[in-house]
Amino acid sequence: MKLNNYINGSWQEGGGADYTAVVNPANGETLCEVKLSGKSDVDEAVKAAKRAQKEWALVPAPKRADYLYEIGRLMKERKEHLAQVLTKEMGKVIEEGRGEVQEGIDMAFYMAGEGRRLFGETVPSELQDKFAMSVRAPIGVVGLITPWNFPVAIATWKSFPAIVAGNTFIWKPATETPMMAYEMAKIFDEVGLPPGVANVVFGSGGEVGTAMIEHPDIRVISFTGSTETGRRVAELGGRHLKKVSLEMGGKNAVIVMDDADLDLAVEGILWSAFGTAGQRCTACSRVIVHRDVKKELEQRLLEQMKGLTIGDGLDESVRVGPVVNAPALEKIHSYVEIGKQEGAKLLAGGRILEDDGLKGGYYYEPTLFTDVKWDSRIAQEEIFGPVISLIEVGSLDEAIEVNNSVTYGLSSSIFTRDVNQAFRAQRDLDTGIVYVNAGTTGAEIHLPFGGTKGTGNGHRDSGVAALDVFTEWKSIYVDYSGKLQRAQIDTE
Ligand code: UN1
Repeated sequence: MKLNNYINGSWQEGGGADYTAVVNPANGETLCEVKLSGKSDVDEAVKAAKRAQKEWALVPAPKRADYLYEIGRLMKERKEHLAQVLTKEMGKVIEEGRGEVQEGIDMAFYMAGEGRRLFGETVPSELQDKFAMSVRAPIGVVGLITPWNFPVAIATWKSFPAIVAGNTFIWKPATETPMMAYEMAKIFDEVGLPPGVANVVFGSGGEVGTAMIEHPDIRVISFTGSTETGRRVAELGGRHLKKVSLEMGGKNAVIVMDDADLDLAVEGILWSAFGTAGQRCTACSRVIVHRDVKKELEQRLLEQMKGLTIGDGLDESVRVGPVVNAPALEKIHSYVEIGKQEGAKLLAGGRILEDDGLKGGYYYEPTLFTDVKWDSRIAQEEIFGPVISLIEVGSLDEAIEVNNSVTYGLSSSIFTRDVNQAFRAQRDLDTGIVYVNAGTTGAEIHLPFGGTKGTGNGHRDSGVAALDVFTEWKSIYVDYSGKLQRAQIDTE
């Protein structure tokens, strides 16, 4: 099967295009082929999106929202099918695949609700007989570039606010995960979104992504992916004066204080470090542990890690699926080698797995390092795999300092029973998301998602905050005095 672009409400082959294989990371089997588009496909999609946007912006927002209710309903109806496709194309275990699809469903209904809100402000004017208000105005055609690790949820965080606010979009999904985008395009088609409102263009970042960023009619680029790529997106976008919203890497930590419920902390660490095989931007990759409970925590982690079954995510009993592809596997392994060279103590894991039943897939053994120095490379750089580094500290202040020492700032967590420590931590941890007595993953869609420092550039996905990316504020003054009143001048 060949996946083709969805442009202007129809499936388009384009002439003489190249295709690339989409591979199941659990066993190396080819699932389908996907088109590698070029600049002319982007141009065509933008033309359609620009044409459609004029009309779309005039559709009342509650009516635009009706399409989202329909999209949410279809996603709900197809939840199991979508989850299966998701697991096949990127490897996360089926339970998490279902969770991710649910995240998209929630986003559909939540953003549909925004169709009847999209709140602006009415404020008093300085002048008599004058009315002042602000409204959210659509921006135009927006470009969405999404990663393979959350192929549907992240796309919904961006596309749903974009369309409820009256924009039309061009979506470039990751080359590794076009099948979810194809499934979503089918849904957009079935609910009858007017042609040109939703457009999906498959292809590489270098070709399609660049053409999107450089296109004069795309006004916003919303990107989630690696920090290296994000920096290039911002540079190029800056040159073209684009509004660029970036969500990039993380180096998230769980802090375990000496008064923590250790069983709960272990559960939280395992779920957030080894769920999605560590391939979440929010994944726990450092554990900052109080020295008085370090030995005990190591022991309990080791014990529990033995129970992590590894394999094809479609098998319900599997807890850790494959990583996305061979380069990812090599990168993870090279960090483990770096960790050893840096003098960290490898307590468990550290191997590429090629046992029977795992052959052909890309599996990495859940890995635990201890005695890791806070400033070593494995404690500072994003690994994006199932590897945790334990760092010992002596106090809450030190734990916070170590947490904040990295260039990223997405998510952090603290396990403690002391309410004073919990509140100080939530104040001082320099991340966009903070958890108390839970791991670092599991953000809910109705809150802002994003991070400080090198994780982003000040914008947020999901929540009402996402609307700030996809709308312009328009301030409107209505003078009903019947005379020319001059602000700042006609004041008494
Ligand atoms: C990501 O890893 O890029 O908070 C997104 C979470 C999920 C989303 C993660 N709801 O872990």
